[in-house]
Amino acid sequence: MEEKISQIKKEYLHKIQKASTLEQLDEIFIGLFGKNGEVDQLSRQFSTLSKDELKIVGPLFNQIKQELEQAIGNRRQVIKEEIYKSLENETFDIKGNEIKKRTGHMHPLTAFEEETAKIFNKLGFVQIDAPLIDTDYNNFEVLNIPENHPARDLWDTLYLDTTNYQLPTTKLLLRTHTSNSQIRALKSSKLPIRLMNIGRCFRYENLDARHEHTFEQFEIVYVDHGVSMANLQYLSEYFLKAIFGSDIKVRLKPKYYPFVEPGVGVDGLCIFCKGKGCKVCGGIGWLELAGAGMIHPNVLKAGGVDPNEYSGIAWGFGPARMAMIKYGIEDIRLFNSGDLKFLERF
Ligand code: FA5
Repeated sequence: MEEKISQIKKEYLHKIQKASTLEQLDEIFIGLFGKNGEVDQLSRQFSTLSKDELKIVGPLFNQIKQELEQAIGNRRQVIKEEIYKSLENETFDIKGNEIKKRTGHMHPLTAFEEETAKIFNKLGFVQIDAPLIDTDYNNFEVLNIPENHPARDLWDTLYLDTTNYQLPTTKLLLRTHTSNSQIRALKSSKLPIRLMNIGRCFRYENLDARHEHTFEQFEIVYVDHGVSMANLQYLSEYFLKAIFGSDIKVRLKPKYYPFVEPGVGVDGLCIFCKGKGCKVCGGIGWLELAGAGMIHPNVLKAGGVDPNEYSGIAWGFGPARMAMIKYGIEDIRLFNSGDLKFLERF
């Protein structure tokens, strides 16, 4: 037995010295101390030894076990130091493996709205806020659209069910247009007024390439002595030329909105066919780009403005629809799709 132990010691010390990788050392360790390894097998034979033999073999066995364990530990340290040294001199060429930098940019619609706001800001218009959840009164009634009036059908409205919220019985809705800013503009500001509001609107729509249920509108309210349709024509031309270039021709055509009188649709000569008629303009040669009009006397009165002394313009449009024309975007739903391929076009 003593001989066998000494032989194992000799054989394994040699293997340990020859080992050049940590993996080889792990294998040696398992061969010695693992289940069914040399140590395991030897200790199983102890039961066959006499007490006297055990007195000699036992300490020798423990001493050699310790020596081999120590030898493995020392060799592991040497190999590790060799690895660290070799790493110190190692270089790694990262050229060609560089991580591609991805720089974000403003969403095209936000950029377009900022551009719009800047244009009107130059003319003295200042931004105001108006709530996205509003009363039926501010969104319709005060705008000369009483309950049960057929004009309500112009807006597919999303009403809120407030029965479980102990709210006043006033009907609440998601605003259908930024025109709910009109009453706030009239009530909150000293005359003359030059205010603008940009923000989300909501409608119960059948969705298609030109209709979203959630979309943005932009609206201005301009009230002063002697404001007239001439100002409206000028503002329309000034804005559309700033957006589409000085070539664009603008016309006003009669259009019904209950809160303006007269009301107009603001058309631009189709930038795709230059008036000849094409698929985009439906063969008409003109594209409707905004809705506007002289603020109705009833609305002025509701806002505490004397219609005999003052007159005003309300003028509004959908930035997404206009940006579609400017940038040649085929489907309005792309704006909120989160599609990077689309966003990278800008
Ligand atoms: C209005 O909402 C009026 N408040 C505009 C106005 C303001 C008239 C001031 C007079 C004076 P209309 O429903 O036409 O009008 O909507 C105006 C614009 O909002 C449309 O021309 C279009 O650009 C945009 N719009 C309307 N519905 C949608 C929709 N479902 N998806 C995307 N854009 C829409």
